[in-house]
Amino acid sequence: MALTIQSAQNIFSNTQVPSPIPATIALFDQLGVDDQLAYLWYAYTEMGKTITPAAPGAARLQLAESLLTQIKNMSPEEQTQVMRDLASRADAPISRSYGFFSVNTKLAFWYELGELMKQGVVAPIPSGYQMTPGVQVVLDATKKLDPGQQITVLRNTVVNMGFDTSDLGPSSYPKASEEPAFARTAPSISSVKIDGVTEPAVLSYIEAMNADDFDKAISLFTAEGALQPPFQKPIVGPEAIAKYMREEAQGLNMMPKQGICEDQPDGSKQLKITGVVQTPWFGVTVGMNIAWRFLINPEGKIFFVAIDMLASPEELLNLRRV
Ligand code: EQ3
Repeated sequence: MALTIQSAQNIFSNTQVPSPIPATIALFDQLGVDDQLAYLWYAYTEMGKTITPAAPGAARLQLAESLLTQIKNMSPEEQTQVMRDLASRADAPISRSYGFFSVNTKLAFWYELGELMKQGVVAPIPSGYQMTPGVQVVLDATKKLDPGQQITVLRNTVVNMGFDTSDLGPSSYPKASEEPAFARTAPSISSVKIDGVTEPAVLSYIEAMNADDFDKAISLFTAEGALQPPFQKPIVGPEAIAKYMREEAQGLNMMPKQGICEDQPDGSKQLKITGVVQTPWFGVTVGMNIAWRFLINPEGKIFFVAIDMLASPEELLNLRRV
């Protein structure tokens, strides 16, 4: 029977536990624009008591420089309007430019705005703002998440801001492949051992990803292979996967711990592996509990891999189908 992406998406589905992350983001999405901005400021400053992102290098900030300078030179009311435009994805000049930024440039842009807010150069919250009960509800939901889940909520809200430029064609902004690379945080992981797993394609995949060797990682996929990032649709075909990896997978430390491998009658294999991933934004201070669900074809190539954020650390051991 031919492998299909649709059936691959369902492998090990009965071992999956719904993540609290989409529910928290749904609560955030229901807030009004000023409440969203206030929530982000409170959540970020609260989180900052225990963990803070690494400062983006000057090279990465340079890509956001012109927007940041424009904002610095605005009146507080204009600054607030820019942030409202970003949060409501309005078609306004800065919101449009932001829409062309890569994920990491969007994060660097907000990191720097956050610094300017701490210095009092940019107003964090619209003047006269009164917090509504809805904000507290989302803050309470956020407090219940572990740090890896909290930074995922923040990242997703930042990624979704700005005018949707996907239908506007190519921009003059640098492609992710031309952006500065993330410095890898030590210790960099080179040789991979996963309890219960010896599948060469999987071990080589993790090794290649831990070295940012995306060409090597892509060569392990079939021509119609797919990668499904957390809470997203599958990205299909080597070219699209390579583009995605260059933009979003740089500098990640992947530490798979254990897994299971099930041989199928057609010669393919289904594997579920759990472990921890660190992002260069937070280095070793935040570990994200995740699962990889691989479908390997009879020729030993990756037909499909889904990356799932786990609901809780207990889920790291939740490998068997019942
Ligand atoms: C200034 C402030 C506070 C207030 C203002 O009103 C609004 C905003 C937005 C503000 C600023 C917020 C800031 C600065 C937020 C910063 C957040 C950051 C830096 C978050 C970073 C998160 C990174 C994450 C969650 C990375 C996760 C990566 C994963 C799970 C990767 C998985 C992958 C694996 C394992 C693979 O095998 C394949 C590739 C793939 C990438 C999917």
